[in-house]
Amino acid sequence: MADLNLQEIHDFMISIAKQAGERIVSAKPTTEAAGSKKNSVDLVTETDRAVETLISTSLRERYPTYSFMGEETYKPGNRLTPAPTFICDPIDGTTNFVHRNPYVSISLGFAVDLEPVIGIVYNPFTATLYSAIKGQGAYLNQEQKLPLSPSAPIEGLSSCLVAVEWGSDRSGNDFKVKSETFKRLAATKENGGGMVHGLRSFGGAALNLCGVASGALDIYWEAGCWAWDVCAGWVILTEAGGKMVDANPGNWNPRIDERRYFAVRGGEGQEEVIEEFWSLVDGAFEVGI
Ligand code: LIP
Repeated sequence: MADLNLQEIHDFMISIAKQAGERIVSAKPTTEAAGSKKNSVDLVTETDRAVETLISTSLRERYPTYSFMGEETYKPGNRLTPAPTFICDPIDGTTNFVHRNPYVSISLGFAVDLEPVIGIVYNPFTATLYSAIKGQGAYLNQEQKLPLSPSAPIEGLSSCLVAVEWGSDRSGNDFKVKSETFKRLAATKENGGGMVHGLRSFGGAALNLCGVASGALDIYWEAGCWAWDVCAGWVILTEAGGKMVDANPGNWNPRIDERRYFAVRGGEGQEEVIEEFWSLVDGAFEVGI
């Protein structure tokens, strides 16, 4: 990795994300124009595909020897390798995009040796840019360091604002693990629950991770999403002092493509709150690499 100019790659990724953002903002999504993939809630639009083409074409022209993995061109069985790889979700929050809800971002990450090293998450509707290079800190709009204020100690799960996502799987074991765990997180301590301050489902993994990085959320927990949803936000999270572990209890070192993610903001009490949360997970997710 020593021979890679991460700063130059980061700057180029930002310029591409901003171009992609112009395309997204000028597009006119309609529910009629949307297609779906796995089921009727796994939406995709023509804009998702066009923006991925724009991003991958630019990256391949500039960095022909690096690999590219994107949501819209992924084929089952494509494995992430240790080679330098751009990992891209052209529109993270497609359902929001279709419904004209502005919680939408371009999630553009770069991984080397299976480790996320550059993260760019750009919301073109609010012109909000989160970015990070491994070892160099995380920033909002390239000027404010994350987290936005010093991280207060985490005083247990009952002090936390928690982001979760329903995702697009709506039946089976993993749907049950999610919905039962949501109930446990919300329930009172007397009933064996976590009594969290609140549960939020905003609809975009990348911005959720940036929310944890900036301190607006304490925790984000999800299974079923993909490497392109989390690679970019992962660097931003960890550079801001946050930690990423497995959504299933026990694994402190998940892979980027693990498909089960649990992010906790920086601050004293981080490991304790991870253990506390894991003790409330009702079952185990089957989804994985
Ligand atoms: C979305 C993720 C979200 C998940 C959704 C979907 P998309 O990505 O960001 O966390 O719950 O099911 O995978 O499809 O909008 O790029």
